[in-house]
Order: sequence, then C-alpha cells, then structure tokens
Amino acid sequence: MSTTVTEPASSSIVGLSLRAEPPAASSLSDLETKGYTVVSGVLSKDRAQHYVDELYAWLESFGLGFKSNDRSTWHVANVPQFEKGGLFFRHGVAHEQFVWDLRSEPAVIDAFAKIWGTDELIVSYDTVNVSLPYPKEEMDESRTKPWPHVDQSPLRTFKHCIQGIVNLYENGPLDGGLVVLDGSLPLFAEYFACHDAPDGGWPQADWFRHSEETLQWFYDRGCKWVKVEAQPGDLILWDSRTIHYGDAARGDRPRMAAYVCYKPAKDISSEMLALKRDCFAEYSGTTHDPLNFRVANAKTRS
Ligand SMILES: O=C(O)CCC(=O)C(=O)O
Repeated sequence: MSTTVTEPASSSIVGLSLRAEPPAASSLSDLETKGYTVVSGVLSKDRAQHYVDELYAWLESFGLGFKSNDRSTWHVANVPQFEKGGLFFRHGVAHEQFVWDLRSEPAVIDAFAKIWGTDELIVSYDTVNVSLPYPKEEMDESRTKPWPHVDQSPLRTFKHCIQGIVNLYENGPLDGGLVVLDGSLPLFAEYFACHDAPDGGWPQADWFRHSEETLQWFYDRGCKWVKVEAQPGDLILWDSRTIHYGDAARGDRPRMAAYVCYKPAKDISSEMLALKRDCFAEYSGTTHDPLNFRVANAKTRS
C-alpha cells in the first residue's frame, strides 16, 4: 500500500492571494437566509476533471486493485479505508499536492474572502470525498445511515463557520453528497433556547448530533430535507448551524469532492497556529474549522 505524499506546495499557511472575480451576491445572500448555497463554476469543467483524474490516480496508487476505468474493480476492499460513504482521512491526503492546488484555486478563496470581508485567510487541512457506487452488500448501515448534525455549539448562536465543498463531478439526487434540512438555519437558536439542556449543559464543542426525535421539532415547523445538487466545478457553501449530513452514493455515479473552509487568519490563537504548523510538517489532516480544529483521524469527522 502506498503511503507516499508529495511535498506541500508552500511552507506558508496564511495569506493566500486573490485573483478572481467575487461570487454573485445572490448566492451569498441565500447562504445568509437559507443557510446554504451553490456558487456556480468556481472551477472550469476541465479543471474539475483534472482533480477527478488526480483523485482516481491517488486511489489507484495504493495498488489494492481499484482501477478507475474498470467498474468491476469498484469494491470497498480495493480502495484505502474510508468512513461513511467515502471520507478519507489517512495517508496524508489532506496534503497531497492536488489537494493544496484545489485549496489554492483563486475563485474558491475569493468566495470565502467575500464571506469574511478579508483576503487574509487561513485554510483547514480538510479531506476529500470519493463516494463510489459500491455493491450494496459492501455498505453496511454505519456507512449509509444519515448522520444529521450541526457543526456548531448550541452556545454560539452567531455566524461562526461556513463550510465548503468543491464539487468535482456531476451530482444529482441519487449521488452521494450534502443533504441539508432546509429551514433549519433560522431555527438554530430557538431550538436550543426552548429545550432543556442535557446534564452538564449544551456541548461547548462545535458539534451537535440530531436524532429523529429532536428533528421532529424542525419538521413540525416546515423544515424539509434537500439534497444539494451541483455541477462539476461548483462550490457548495453552508452555514455550520444548518442541520446536514453527507449521504452515501445511492445511484450509479461516483461523488468526487473536496472539503474547503477558510477563516480570517487574524483570529487564530498562537497555540492553534503552532499545532497547525505541526500538522503541516507531519502531513496530518484536520477537521473543517481552520481555527478551532482537531487533528483528523478515522474517528474525528464532524
Ligand atoms: O459530505 C458531505 O456532504 C457533508 C459532510 C459533513 O457533514 C460535514 O463536513 O460536516
């Protein structure tokens, strides 16, 4: 099995420069009101295909039997270990050159510059998602069951984090991908205000897992699940207060995507910056928030 990674593109982790047109204001106003949006065409279709090819080459490099051009080899046992429908955390994938290239795409950075009003941004070392349509019997419930959650502590009710997915392959209703509970963003604070906190209080960590019982309150207020569809090269953005999960592939197409998230660089603490430098040096990935992150391993996806 290959564990090689290429050298990161740069030793600098702050201050990525901007050269692109800002995203349309309408996409970002949806983000404010609905809690999610799709910014079209941050990458050209050719550029998106380039990253698809890189992802396939990365999977093939392990020599486990997977061949992108032979569907008879698309088995769970033929690719490196992943979580859920297709989240890869191991083997330094967060620091592969193509993942750094993707994070450095000017139009991706520019969307976040618009969100935060600064181009002095710091990026997370988040991962990629390749959710292939594996044979059903190879995908147990732990991979396919919805895992609805918000990535924000109930104790912070303000806009704190905007998560991003660069979508690389055509993504429709049956493909693996982001599913959001439409209407849940404006109800985030009210839900926690009108329900009793568990013993020990609401979690301080930026994560709250919902269950069918807790979701009923949202369904009663008209919230509906929406699979976010996107074209190759689109950037999906969502507010961490929006209830969501990543679905496994249910059709016959692969999902190919990379998670991206940037925040103002000035807001990182010196301790987290030091940890980030260590992660960079050791090719470790992180969870999605570039400022308040955990070092990623198989169990840390939030
Ligand atoms: O894979 C996805 O579309 C969503 C992943 C997710 O739930 C997250 O990053 O918090």
